[in-house]
Order: sequence, then C-alpha cells, then structure tokens
Amino acid sequence: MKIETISTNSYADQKPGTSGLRKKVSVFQKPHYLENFVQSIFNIATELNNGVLVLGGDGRYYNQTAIQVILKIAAANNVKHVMVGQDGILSTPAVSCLIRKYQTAGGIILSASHNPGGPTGDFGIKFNIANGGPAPTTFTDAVYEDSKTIKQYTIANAEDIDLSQQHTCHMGKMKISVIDPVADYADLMEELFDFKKIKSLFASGLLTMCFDAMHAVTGPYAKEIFENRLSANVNALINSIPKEDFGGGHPDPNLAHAKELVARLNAGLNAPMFGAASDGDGDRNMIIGQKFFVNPSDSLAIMTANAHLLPGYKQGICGVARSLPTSRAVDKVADALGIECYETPTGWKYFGNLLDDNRITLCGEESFGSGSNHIREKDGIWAVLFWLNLIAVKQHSVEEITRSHWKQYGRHYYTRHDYEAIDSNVADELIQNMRNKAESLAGTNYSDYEIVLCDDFSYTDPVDNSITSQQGIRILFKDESRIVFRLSGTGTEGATLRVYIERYVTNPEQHNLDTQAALAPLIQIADEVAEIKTRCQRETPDVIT
Ligand code: G16
Repeated sequence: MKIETISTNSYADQKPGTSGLRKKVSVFQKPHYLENFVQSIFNIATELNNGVLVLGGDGRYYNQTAIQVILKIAAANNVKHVMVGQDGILSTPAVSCLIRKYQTAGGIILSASHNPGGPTGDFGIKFNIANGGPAPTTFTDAVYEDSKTIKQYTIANAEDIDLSQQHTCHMGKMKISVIDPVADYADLMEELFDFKKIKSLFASGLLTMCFDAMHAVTGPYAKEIFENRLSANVNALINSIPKEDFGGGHPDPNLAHAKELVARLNAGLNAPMFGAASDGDGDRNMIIGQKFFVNPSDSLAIMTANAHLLPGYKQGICGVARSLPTSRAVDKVADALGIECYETPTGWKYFGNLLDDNRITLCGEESFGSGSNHIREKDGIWAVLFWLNLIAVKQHSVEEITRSHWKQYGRHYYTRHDYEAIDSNVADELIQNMRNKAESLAGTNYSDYEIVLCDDFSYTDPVDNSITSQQGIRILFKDESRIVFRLSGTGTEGATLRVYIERYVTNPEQHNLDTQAALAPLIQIADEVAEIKTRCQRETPDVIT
C-alpha cells in the first residue's frame, strides 16, 4: 500500500466550538478541508500512533465519505486498529462506551448533533480522548493552531472499505473491524437498569411508550433495547430508520421539532403514557408525559433525588454537576442530600475531570443533555431508560413524579430564548456592554426585582485548576431568580444569543402557571438590561424552549 504526502493550503476557520468543528457540508467539501483537520487531529493526538481508534457517526450526509477518508489518513498515520460502526453508524454515547470498554486511545465522531443534515445541512467532526469524553480545550486549541499552518497531510492510496457488513480486514498494516454499533452499548444499559422490572410493566400493559428517533442515529439502538430486550408495546418507535437528511427534519428533541411525538402524547385516551426523543447523534433527550413536558433541568434534579432507587446507582451518588445556564433545581436536591453541586461552563467536556476524579455521579445541562459516570458523554437512551426504570419502581406517571418533586423541593420555572443568526459584531457588542456594566448593576432594582450580583462567569476546574473565563453573563436576584446571557458555540451561521431565565417558587399553589407567563417580568428585565430588541433588531426570539 502506497502512502502519499499531499501538499495543502491551510484554512483559517477550523476552530472547534462547544462540541467539535461544525460547518456546512459544502465547507467540509472544499478541497482538502476535511483532510487538513483530520491530519491536525493526528498531529496533536500522538497517542493514536500505534494506537486503537473508534470511528463512526450519526449517519448524516457525508458520513460515509468522511469515514473512508479518515480510514486512509489513519492508515498513513500509523494507527494500529480502527473499530468502525457498521454502515458508519455509532452514536456519541456508543463511541464513549466503546473507548472505555476496549481502552482505546480515542475516537472520532462525525456529527453536527441536532443541526439539520443533507447536502445543504451541517456536518461536524469531534475527537474524544481515552477517558471516552470530548477532548478538552487544551487539545482543541492545539488542533486549531496546527490547522492554521498545516502544509501537508499523508493518506493511504487504498480501496474503500465495505462498511455494509460486520467483518475484519486490513488496510496495509492497519486492522479494521467493522463492528455491531449497538451490542456493547445495549449490554451496558442492561447492567445499569432493571430491565426485568421494566419489561414486566410493559407486559402488564400498565406502561406504554413512544420513542421518536427523529430519523437519526438512535433508531437501531432503540429497536434493540426497547423492542428486542424490553418488549415494549407495538408502535413504541417512530422515525426509527436513520436517514442522511433526517427525513428533512430537524433532529432536535424539543417541543418544537418533535411534533409527531408530542401529537401522540396529546392524543387523549389512546396516548402512550411515556414519550421521549433523542437527537442526531443520540446524546440528547426529551422526556414527556401525557400533555406534560419535563424541563431538562428538572429532569436532572429528579434523577438526582431518585438515583438510589435504580440498580446502577443504588450506592447513592457522590456529587452532581450542571452547566451555568442550567436551572438550579438540582442545587436544591444536592443541598438536601448533603452532596456537592458543581457549576461548570457550557460543554460536556467540563464534566470529564469531575467524573474521572469521582467527585460527581450525575451531570446535566439545560440543552436536553444528562448523563452519569457510566460513560463520558451525555446519553439520550440512558436518560429514557432512567425514567422508564423510575416509573417502574414508583408506579407513577411522568407528571405525578414531577409534581411531587416540585412539592418537595419547589419549582424552578425556566425558559431559554434564542436569537439566531444575528450579526456576530452586534452579538459581541451586546455581551461586551453587559460585561462593562456588570459590576454597577449589583444593588439596583428592576420593578420588584433586586439584583444582588452580576458578573461574567469564570470557572476554575477543581481537579487541574485550569481557568475558563468569560463563559456567560449571569444576573442573580434577591428572590433566587436568575438571568444568564451567552453566545452559542454550536451554530454555523452568524451568532446565536441565548438568554436563560429562571424563577424559584416554593408555594405548590403556584406550580401550575404557564411558564412564559410566570417568567414574563424577568423576560422584560432581560430585554431592558441587555437592550436585546434594539441591538438585535428583533421583536421576538426565534426559538423558545
Ligand atoms: C453541545 C454540547 C453541550 C452544549 C450544547 C449547546 O451539545 O455538547 O454541552 O450544552 O452543545 O451549546 P451551545 O449553547 O454553545 O450551542 P450537542 O448535543 O450539540 O453536542
């Protein structure tokens, strides 16, 4: 097999964001664009030299093309063995599971997560390190630096590999195993949850579910776990065949995009009792009951309060973590349990050290992500199984479980308002303006709300003492209400301003308000303080979750 060295020109825009490098497919199709970035990964991840690599993606357009290229670059860069998912499929949690189980040097995941796919959609690439988690910023910064000056890459002159069936072959000296993408992950889930109990509840007819795979990667996982291993009800799965363009949909599990699922759960007498959806690469989750939505921040709090009831967590949990903009519902549970609750910047990578150092068992984010120490990624199917197991133990509905949680701990009304594709300079100026006036806001009043603190969040990792600053402007009010402003790190067009708003209410008589109505005064304050409408020239947010 001949190894070729190809001269290339560097690109200036290969800076990974919150979760890897995400761009339009057409950008990845520019000459040498993908090859450059992959070579930069190999230049920095020297552990891949003579090491084992896991490789797969969410099945979106360009997945298979990119896998063939990466295999050839891996062979030229002296990788010993690549484990690649059949048909190029591997969910993000499955990659994390495989890296840990087979102690590989790392993994490459091809996904733009919940962003739309297809030839005019998005594509992405991220590297996970040997602990199974997303590479830390030190690594992604080094890859970016390398990508700015790269002059050549090496690639094997070899035939494409057949990805359509499980087999083992070689590309030069490099071994390639095309593996079952589902089995190892499904086995891990069976170790964590009481499959027998869930299965018998399905068999009794007392539990029915609907899972929306949104034509993304979780279809095959859901089929094996919910249909084959748990014998869930007929029609438990919808949109379960992965498609390159996600069936033209937006694989983002929220009330706006999982419309078919929501309609089924709202269908009155015929509605299934439990509903859930996952995103493009299978790491996000949405949990709903009949005509009832569980906010992801509440879901994390409920999981924390109840984990000890499930087999995988029966020893109790040692600590929890949430990202800055995630509501503080879980903080109340941590207080009651007497365990530490860490507040990190947005991005799953910040949980890695806390998990590795056994400081936390569970972690989660407002952006429909939750997970535990079983892997080092957030995990959509895991969250669904957690809820199914909890329902089987408590024999209560999703709504009953959530309402009784609010009764005990109080309710955090919570919303996120997104202003998408705004001019990047306008967005930067808005944040800079908030930064400039942050200090002077403390002690001031906006209608009935008194600001007690306003700052730009900075995080010191308690394990390695690394400091990550400028992670979002937070305003804390005297009554425990909170507003956070930050710019998204995952968009591919202009800037996305995210405004996160929460209000804490203990009185159960006030737990039935409409969320937007309950937060209306704070939404008004957010606009006033940050001058959103005038600066962004927008009357309303593009997306409200
Ligand atoms: C990624 C990250 C998450 C983050 C989310 C939103 O999720 O892994 O940690 O919360 O993006 O980030 P941002 O607010 O910067 O857009 P995913 O599911 O897209 O990989």
